[in-house]
Amino acid sequence: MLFSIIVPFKETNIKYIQNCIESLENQYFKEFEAIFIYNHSNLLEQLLRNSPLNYKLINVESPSNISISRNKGLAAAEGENILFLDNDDFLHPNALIYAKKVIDSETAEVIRMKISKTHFDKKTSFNKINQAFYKINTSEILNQVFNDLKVSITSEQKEDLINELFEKNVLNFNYTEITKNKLFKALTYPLKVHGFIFNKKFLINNNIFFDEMNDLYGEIPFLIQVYNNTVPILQTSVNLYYKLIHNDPVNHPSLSQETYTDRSLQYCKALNHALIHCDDLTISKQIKLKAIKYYLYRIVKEETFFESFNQNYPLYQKLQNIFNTPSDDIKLVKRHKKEIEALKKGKFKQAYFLSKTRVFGYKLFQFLKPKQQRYRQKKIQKHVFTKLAIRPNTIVYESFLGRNYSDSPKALFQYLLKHQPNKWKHIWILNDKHIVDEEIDFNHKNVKIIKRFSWKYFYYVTISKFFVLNMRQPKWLKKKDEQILLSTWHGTPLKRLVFDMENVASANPKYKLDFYQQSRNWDYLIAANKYSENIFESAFMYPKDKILTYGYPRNDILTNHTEDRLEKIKTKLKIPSSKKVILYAPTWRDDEYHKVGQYKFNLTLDLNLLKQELEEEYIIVLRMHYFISDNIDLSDFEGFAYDYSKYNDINDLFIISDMLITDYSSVFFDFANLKRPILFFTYDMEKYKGMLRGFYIDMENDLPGPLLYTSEEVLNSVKNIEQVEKKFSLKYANFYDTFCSLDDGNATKRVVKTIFEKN
Ligand code: C2G
Repeated sequence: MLFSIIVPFKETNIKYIQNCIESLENQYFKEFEAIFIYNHSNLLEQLLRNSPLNYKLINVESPSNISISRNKGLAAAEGENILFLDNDDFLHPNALIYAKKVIDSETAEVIRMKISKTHFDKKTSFNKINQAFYKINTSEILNQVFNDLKVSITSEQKEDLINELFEKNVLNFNYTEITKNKLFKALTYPLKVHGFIFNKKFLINNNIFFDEMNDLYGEIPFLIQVYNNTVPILQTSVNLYYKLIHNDPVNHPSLSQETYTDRSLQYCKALNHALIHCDDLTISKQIKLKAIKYYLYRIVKEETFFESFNQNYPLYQKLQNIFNTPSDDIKLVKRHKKEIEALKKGKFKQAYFLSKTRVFGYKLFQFLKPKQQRYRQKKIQKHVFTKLAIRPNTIVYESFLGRNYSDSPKALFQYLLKHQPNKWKHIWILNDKHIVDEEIDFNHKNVKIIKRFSWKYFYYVTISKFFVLNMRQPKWLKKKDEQILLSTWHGTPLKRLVFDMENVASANPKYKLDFYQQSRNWDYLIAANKYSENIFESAFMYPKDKILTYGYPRNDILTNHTEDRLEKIKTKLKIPSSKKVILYAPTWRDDEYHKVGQYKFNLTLDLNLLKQELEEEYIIVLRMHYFISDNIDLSDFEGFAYDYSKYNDINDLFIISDMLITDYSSVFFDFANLKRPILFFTYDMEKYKGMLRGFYIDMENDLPGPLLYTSEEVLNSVKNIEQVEKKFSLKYANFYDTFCSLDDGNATKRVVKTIFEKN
């Protein structure tokens, strides 16, 4: 047996271990044993019982001390080479065969599989990576080649073939030799043991084990001993090891995401311990540099650091030892040198004072920098505005991050303005105040407009009793206990949200943690129906007793509007009243973006075709999602297609539309209040359902309209809209009952009663 793969297992990672096991089962090269170190887990035992893997299970009492687990694994290993694999990570199917090839070609004792970080599950990660020396679909391609040649081949033969191709150097492998002065720069994760392959004799001969006294960083002295005893290390040129970055640190934190109060101390202890075993001056220098940087940039930034000098004492002692260990020369800039020198000489109080002064100076410099307006605002908000008294009758509103005057914040505002005109002072956050030039509500003396992130914004969001918003507030915004934050959210969920999402494909991989922290500051959350209430509980981890399942204030107008209003909107939007109106309102795609917050949209709907066939009877209004930054050129479709993506309030567009075409946008839940036909143009359903988010409802069976995949199908449905309506009448009625029955035109009133009349 060539390899022993050591996998320490923790029950909290059961969610991920399947990927890990599967990636071992899928190895092309089979000469290995897998050693799992665990603490009686029925789930793991069950998973392995059904697995063809050659495995060992070793029981330990304290699976959280990963150093003990790894040492047990080492003791049980029978292979010539030891690979460390973490239970939430996975390997490329060619990882072992590739490694074997490198081992065979050299006499090196230590090999490193290059590591790729990923936020995605195994399937998605492999789909995204084309960099490995051959792709995940190589096997399929080979099948195809053999099919074309009319040659039949079993899967064993195929594996042999792949191995043969390696043997004969037809498929190439490559690696970099990492010498001792490059260790910390060139290795991926130089102080983490996962992805390393060690010759077992080498470890035994040099007596290298994990430090069981340090359960967080016991691998650091281990690795430094390795480096001290053998260089170069051969690192594969392609990524073979996939390190999963947990996207849900709230429910499934990784070891590095867990909070330990003594993390810094443990880290410094490990570096100190490592230096004791290191007689190489070049390597010592690199370790010392790590410690210096860690102190200068990490430790001093921790909130607890400046709380008291005494609690840092043990840390300073370790650092003093580290800095006094002999090594190659280290050059530091003057201001850092003073701090480090003081520490070296044991003048801890002086070092502490110098560090404090440096950090204070840095903060002051940031504060005064002309470009750092936001930093100044945050500090002033935290230290000055929060000290001011709350104004009990002031309400701040924000819809779609200040882009619009719309949605439930608008409905609540209009209601209060009408029914209690003198009681409240209303502050609207609007990025462009001209969007409300024609709105008479804004002529009222108690209504004020402010810009998002202006000084007034920081002032009003801190001193107002109420803040009503339909998305999230910034995560760094301080909220006072007496304030009431009312989240109206902005739609009945269709696409899976936050904690119900497996992969986070959008631009911000910290989405789950951010969302969790932000929503803890919401005092109430409105749900349009029972279905949304249940989803908010699981997807936002939001407590049910704070959810107001009252129907959507924004949808009152869909029940209450008049015929006169409809005509007025058409005139305002310059839409001929002789024509019927189709509204096309698609959503955004998490994986199609230019940068954070700026998403792309390719218009797949064939406007030429629709224009040709429909223009006598219809016009089409295009309404892109507010995240879409691409502009659509409609110059060829004048008189037929209108772009109202930037229009304030989608409710006006709903009211004038005879039918809606959407995809996975929540707009149809609202539009259904009008009981008008809805078509679903879901040309990329497979991708959306699979890789992106998945849905909460059964798209094939529960929608109030047909799923259409081509522009021709859309055209056909529009032409036969009465038949479509008939066909879907029962489904529409059921759908209406489930999602719209609370929207009776009085949702706003209910919310006002609970929040503004009681608090
Ligand atoms: N919207 C719009 N125009 C579109 C799409 C959406 O004005 N073309 C507005 C609607 O008010 C809609 C809301 O944005 O209800 C949310 O849009 P979705 O497409 O559903 O997408 P998203 O912003 O991801 O929100 O629970 C709802 C979900 O959070 C979805």
